[in-house]
Amino acid sequence: MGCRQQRVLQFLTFVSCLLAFTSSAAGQIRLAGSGSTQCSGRVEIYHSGSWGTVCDDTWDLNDAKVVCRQRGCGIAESATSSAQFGPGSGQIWLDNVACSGSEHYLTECQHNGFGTHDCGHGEDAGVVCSAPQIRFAGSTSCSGRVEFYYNSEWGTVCDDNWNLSDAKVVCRQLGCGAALEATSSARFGQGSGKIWLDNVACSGSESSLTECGHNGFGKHDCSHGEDAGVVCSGEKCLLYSYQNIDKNVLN
Ligand SMILES: *[C@@H]1O[C@H](CO)[C@@H](O)[C@H](O)[C@H]1NC(C)=O
Ligand SMILES: [Ca+2]
Repeated sequence: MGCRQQRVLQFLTFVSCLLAFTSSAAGQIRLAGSGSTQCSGRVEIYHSGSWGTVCDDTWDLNDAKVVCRQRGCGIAESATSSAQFGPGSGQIWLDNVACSGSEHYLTECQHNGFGTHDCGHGEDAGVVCSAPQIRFAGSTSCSGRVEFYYNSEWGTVCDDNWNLSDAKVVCRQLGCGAALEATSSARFGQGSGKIWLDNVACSGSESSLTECGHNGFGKHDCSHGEDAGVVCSGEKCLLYSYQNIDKNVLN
């Protein structure tokens, strides 16, 4: 690919990253900090145009449960305190978070009100969740056959009713930017084992695939010839932030 084409592609990727980011960010959470992984880290929540942290006052396993669920990261193993993943910066958005553990979003839990706190970043809260619940197989890190982890087993997703709204959720959950395509008929090869999800019906605003409607785990009328896949704009989206936008567009 020529240099010029590459730049155009980079720019388009950037624009779709930005769109994915701004159209869906409110109330979104991410896991950040030193030693963080896709499913563990300092909890950061997006509110009023910026990412901020959560204070560890009253932070416990019920709160971590909700974060792990919202991120599609399985079971909460621990709720960390005292900036275990390093201190964040900027706003401390939430304090005295009190989830019952059954909420789907952290914003549904009780708290002091956004920005009302008596904390410092040395008290930043974090989570350790068991594992990511989805992955791409059969291709690159930001496209491929969608595989879903349930009941200690990786399985596939059927392409019945699979569309761009579902793909959007997958790309978001894996930090892969915008959804470019929802693929069907095992485009990325056939998986094996369980077919966990069928008739997935996301609206597109969910933060993880488990929040979307479906037949029920393992209930389907499909074969692996119908395995669903996704093409996302790219893994680089994870690295984009307001701070390095200029650098990335201009060079
Ligand atoms: C995908 O299908 C769902 C219903 O399962 C529908 O609500 C949604 O609008 C569809 N999205 C697109 C992009 O066609
Ligand atoms: Ca407090």
